[in-house]
Amino acid sequence: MSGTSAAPEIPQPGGDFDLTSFLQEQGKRVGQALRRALASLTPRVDPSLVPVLRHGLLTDGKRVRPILCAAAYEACGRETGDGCYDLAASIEMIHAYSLMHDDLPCMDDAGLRRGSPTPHRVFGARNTARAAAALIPGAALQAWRAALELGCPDETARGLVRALAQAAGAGGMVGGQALDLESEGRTLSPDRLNRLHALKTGALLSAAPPVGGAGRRRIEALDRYGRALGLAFQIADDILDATSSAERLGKHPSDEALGKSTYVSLYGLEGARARALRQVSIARRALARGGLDSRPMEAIAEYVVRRRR
Ligand code: GRG
Repeated sequence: MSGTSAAPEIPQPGGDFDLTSFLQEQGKRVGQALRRALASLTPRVDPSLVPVLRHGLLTDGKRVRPILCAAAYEACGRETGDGCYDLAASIEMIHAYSLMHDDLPCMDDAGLRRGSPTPHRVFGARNTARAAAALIPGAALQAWRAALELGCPDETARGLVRALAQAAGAGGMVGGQALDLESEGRTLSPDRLNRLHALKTGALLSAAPPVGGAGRRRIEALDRYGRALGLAFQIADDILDATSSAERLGKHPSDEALGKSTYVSLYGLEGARARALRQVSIARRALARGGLDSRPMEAIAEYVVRRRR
């Protein structure tokens, strides 16, 4: 289905917020933090794995998760210095490992990711599996150290590591991946598709705003915002997968080629688009109800459904 239909129209964000410059500037800060994280991981890994880690971590991604974490941190009234981006980088480290493993020959066997050959096509599957595995404990240490650097008490720092591990683990992303592997070639019910994505993509994405947040009422609102955004992001992913080329998306193969059920196969393009927009409204309402007046977070909610890759 790739490249056969026009991408659905998504409304432009209102107001004078410059989302493009915001994402570029935030992407730079996240990139700097990822380079710092790689430097601190380097002495603890086999030297042959360092180029693999550099490829997996630093190849140009959208950085949605860490940007969300930093935006939530700022929305809670705090100054975003390096420590905040170091904390946000821990989430991107988990995301990077998951993509490296997901693309392996024994999983999706993908050759293209972020417009570049996947790490295993460059460095081999064994080295990619090992380097990605090093990112899992690496991310936990990164989150713990960054939280202490930010002046959090040790209990809060450990709570952040727990939140990251819960989002990444068997009750989150890894559990969602297991459901996805079981579901290949089968038509899923809407409930099962929602559950799969709430875990596989939603858990990590929706953990990012609360990890950056502070204060019970705000964290509850950030949690609601994150859940709605995670779902909107995944529906938009399915729409893009069905309507864009591998060149534009910078990844291959498509969901259809892998025999996966998607929101588009379940609801059609227009139905999927309406559902994505509904989640964006829910996310924006959650911000308003939590007293979080954050133009960047509103704009990111619009961006996840408006993006072209
Ligand atoms: C073996 C059961 C088992 C688990 C291993 C591989 C794995 C853990 C989990 C896979 C999780 C995964 C790959 C989820 C996909 C999430 C997703 C939509 C990725 C694309 O995210 P973007 O668009 O990518 O943010 P960029 O490139 O911009 O960072």
